[in-house]
Amino acid sequence: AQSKHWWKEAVAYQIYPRSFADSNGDGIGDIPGIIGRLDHIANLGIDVIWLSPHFDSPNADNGYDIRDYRKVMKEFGTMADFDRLLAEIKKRGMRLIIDLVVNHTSDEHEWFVESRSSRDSAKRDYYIWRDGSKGVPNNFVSYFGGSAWEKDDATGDYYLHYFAKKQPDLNWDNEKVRAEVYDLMRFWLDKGVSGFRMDVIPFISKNFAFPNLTEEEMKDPGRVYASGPRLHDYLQEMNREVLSHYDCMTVGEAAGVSDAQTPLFVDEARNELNMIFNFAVVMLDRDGWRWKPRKLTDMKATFDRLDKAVGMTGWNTVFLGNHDQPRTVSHFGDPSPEWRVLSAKALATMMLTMRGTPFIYQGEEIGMVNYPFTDLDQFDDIEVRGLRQDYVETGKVSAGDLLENLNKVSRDHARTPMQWDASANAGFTTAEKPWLAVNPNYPEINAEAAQADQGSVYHHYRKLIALRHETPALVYGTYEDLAPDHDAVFAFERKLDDTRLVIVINFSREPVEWRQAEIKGAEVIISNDPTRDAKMAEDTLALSPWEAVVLKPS
Ligand code: TEU
Ligand code: CA
Repeated sequence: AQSKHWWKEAVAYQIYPRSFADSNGDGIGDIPGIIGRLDHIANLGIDVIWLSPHFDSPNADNGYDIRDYRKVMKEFGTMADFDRLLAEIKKRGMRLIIDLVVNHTSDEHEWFVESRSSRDSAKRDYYIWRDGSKGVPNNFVSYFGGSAWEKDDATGDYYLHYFAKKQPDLNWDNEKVRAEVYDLMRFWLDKGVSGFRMDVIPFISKNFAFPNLTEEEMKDPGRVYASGPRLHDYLQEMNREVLSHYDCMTVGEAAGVSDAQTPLFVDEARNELNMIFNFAVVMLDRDGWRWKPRKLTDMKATFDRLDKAVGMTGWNTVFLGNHDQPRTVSHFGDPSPEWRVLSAKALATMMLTMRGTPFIYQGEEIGMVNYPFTDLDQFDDIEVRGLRQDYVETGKVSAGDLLENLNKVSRDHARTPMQWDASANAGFTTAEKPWLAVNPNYPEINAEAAQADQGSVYHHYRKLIALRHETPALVYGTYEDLAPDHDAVFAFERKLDDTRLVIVINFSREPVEWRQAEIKGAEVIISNDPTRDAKMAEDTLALSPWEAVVLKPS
């Protein structure tokens, strides 16, 4: 049987601090702001909060470029604020995991400042340098545009950066680097955090031969970046040195990881990580930065593959959004006023009844939607700046074409401020101008309105989380797709010992019938259609548009 762990039973909630709540009116979210809003999260039934980076940073990539791992970003507050946040989270019976960003640092980190200063600096080998006289080392590309190699003025040598120039990659083959990382992990664990979300962790090991990417590999360089030769040695060492000494949870951001590689990270016997975020589902409608339509059957097949990939000896996450993705209801549901609430509830039903630890992204629980961008200048994201440089400024793509696609895929959709109430700037800030504009729909879509309305998306999440907590089959039960080929209905079964649950979701604006002999007489545990009867009289379920039901056959 499967092993039991608190992190398998938990429901997690991601906070992007910059956009959550501003306490001091500078237009930027901060830690005291989070503390003031913790009841919103606790009342939902959340067990674990994942906090996106809160460390000292020059913010080239909103904190994913860390200058000092032991200091709090000044915009967010102080270490005393952090300690208070942790205490307040624990007081409410929740835990906190933080973001471990150790594939790279900021170029303003003291290690890099020293490393770049001269070829014989004591920290030269903390990063990855190549002789400048030999030209660009290879054709690796950066996620934020251009080459992944930057020629540095001080010595004329190149350093590697998979992300921005201001995010130089650390050299994990240097054991001093690894010791530094393990040390900073202990620093935060000793403070009482309960683990880490690990940023692009599969990229830490490099193939130092640096062969060029083939044309095929160029389409998805992450696959190559995630295949370094010593990756799993390092993760096992990290586990041995640090993680195994604490009661903590780990979730690796698994960019570039294939199904076949998944068990290498999460199989219990290997002692590496507890779970990973696999992007296969959220990227189904993407072709690089271009949006393309996705089929429900492909989504179902992907969920199924991921479940099989972790098997019974590994563990998965279930997520539809995060700070790098468009808003969940815009991405997977129907954000039009008519269907927004229903489809958001349908997605919640799916997420919270699947196998794997669910991660809810801030704002998802009130059904926040994408921002209606009308001009490229409205974006803040460094990724957008890179795309403009690579495609628009070179004349390869028109500004209108990029804008149209970004309106579907941009990371900034998720980063607009959390909508708390109907007051100015959605109650996010008292400043006239928040760091990124608030979605104009806030008078209607906001947390205060959602809390006051028992029929809201928020209360549906709350009920589903409670259901998950009281139903072991929803955590430890097996997962089976009942109709992989159906193009409008997602129906699956969760089964543990004698308990069996059938979840049926209509992914369309049309009514549709679902027929299954076993559901005759079944108890309707939860539905997003308030007119649904409590018991199934027949073996046929007439689903209304976007209806989602959880059934318990007798
Ligand atoms: O993301 C890494 C990643 O692989 C992608 O999801 C990435 O965001 C890419 O640009 C897709 O659009 C992580 C963080 O989640 C992201 O916010 C950081 O920008 C990045 O690492 C660098 O630290
Ligand atoms: Ca602030």
